[in-house]
Amino acid sequence: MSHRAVRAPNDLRAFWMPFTANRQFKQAPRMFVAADGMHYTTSDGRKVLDGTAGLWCCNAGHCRPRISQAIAEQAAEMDYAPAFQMGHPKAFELANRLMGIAPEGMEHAFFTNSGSESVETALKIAIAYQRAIGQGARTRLIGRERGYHGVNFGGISVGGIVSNRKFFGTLLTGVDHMPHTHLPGRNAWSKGQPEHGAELADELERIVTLHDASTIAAVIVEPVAGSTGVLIPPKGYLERLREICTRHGILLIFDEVITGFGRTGAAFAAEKYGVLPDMITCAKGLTNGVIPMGAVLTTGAIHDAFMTGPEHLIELFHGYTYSGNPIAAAAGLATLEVYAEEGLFERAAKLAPVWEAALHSLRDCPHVIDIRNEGLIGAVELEPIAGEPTKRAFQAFLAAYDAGFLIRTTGDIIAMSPPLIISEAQIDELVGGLRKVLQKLA
Ligand code: PXG
Repeated sequence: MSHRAVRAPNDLRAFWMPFTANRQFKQAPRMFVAADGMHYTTSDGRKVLDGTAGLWCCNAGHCRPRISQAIAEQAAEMDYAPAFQMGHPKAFELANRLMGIAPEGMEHAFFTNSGSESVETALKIAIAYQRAIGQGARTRLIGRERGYHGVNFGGISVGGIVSNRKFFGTLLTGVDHMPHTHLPGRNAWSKGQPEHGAELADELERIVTLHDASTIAAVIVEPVAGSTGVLIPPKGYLERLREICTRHGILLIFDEVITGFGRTGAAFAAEKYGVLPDMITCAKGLTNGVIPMGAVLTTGAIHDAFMTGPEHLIELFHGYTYSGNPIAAAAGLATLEVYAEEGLFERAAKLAPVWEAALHSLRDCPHVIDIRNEGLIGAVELEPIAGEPTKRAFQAFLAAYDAGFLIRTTGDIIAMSPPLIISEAQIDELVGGLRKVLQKLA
């Protein structure tokens, strides 16, 4: 069946849409029916320039034949193999290839099906690792205000976005939060990493003093906070977090679900910033967003701590029916090949200054109170309409969609993260389009 056959579903009630204003959407649906390269096609036949790589995931652009073919071939050859106590070659090959681009020191990959599952997996491994090395009292998990670590209970517990937490009860116990790093008074209009705020990492020392290091298993942060509206780490901040964690025997987890796979101009933000965590969570760009898949990368030390005891026993009681799924693994392999052959991470690094200059040219637009960027990530923060937070940015989103380009908004912040194949002309088109939208906003 071609996509044309479902161009206009006649009843939108049954599908309860995720993170969506369902009633507003269903009154005026926005439907994509096809995609190619940098563009989506809408159900009414319009082309929309993708300024967000889907949801920060289609880093190589859309419908890349190499990836689609790998999926089709794998589906025909072997659709599924049991994930527990059985293997298939492509999952091993993908883990090996991942180690080829992961920061030096990462040695193993545990596969999941999403960023949220990668986070749960990393948090569980952290606590179990501490127990395995005789530090069983280390069960606390430290996150950060404004952090986004997916939507499962561990992730929202360490996360710091109030609407993602407040409806869902008491969450995990034994969790604490560091302050976020957004200092608009001192850092507004920073290009790349802001100058001020490295000392915010010292708040971890305060938390250690409160709970004692012997009770803390791990700290989890996004190197660049994405979902909350793009907060770039202040210079020296991540280095200081690393130093404090190491000194206290606390594992450092980088949640690279957004920053992984070239988004910052390096394979991972850990490489970009020269800070090695103990675990990296990733997903999204791992398969170019085409098939759900995530992974937790760990150091050899973490993995090896589990490899004790009788060899016929399971070492880690964790995993998913679809961990390392053959079709996802095939998609992942093809995706990594496309990234490597087209030099897309290097391309992102090369385009970053062009992106930065274009984005910051919006500084004089109405309502704009800050602009932030790193790699091919950008955010334009708007002054909220008094008494109606989020409305102005959402209006910008709708106007942009009507004008033929896709952006994301969170609160009153516009976030953009185009596929890494974007051309300089398309950067101008996107930013020029946004300029027109901002100029017309109420
Ligand atoms: N960690 C981070 C840092 C993320 O950004 C997740 C975990 C969860 O991934 P899954 O695959 O379970 O959704 C994410 C997801 C947005 C946006 O527009 C961001 C995400 C997802 C959807 C939209 O900011 N991040």
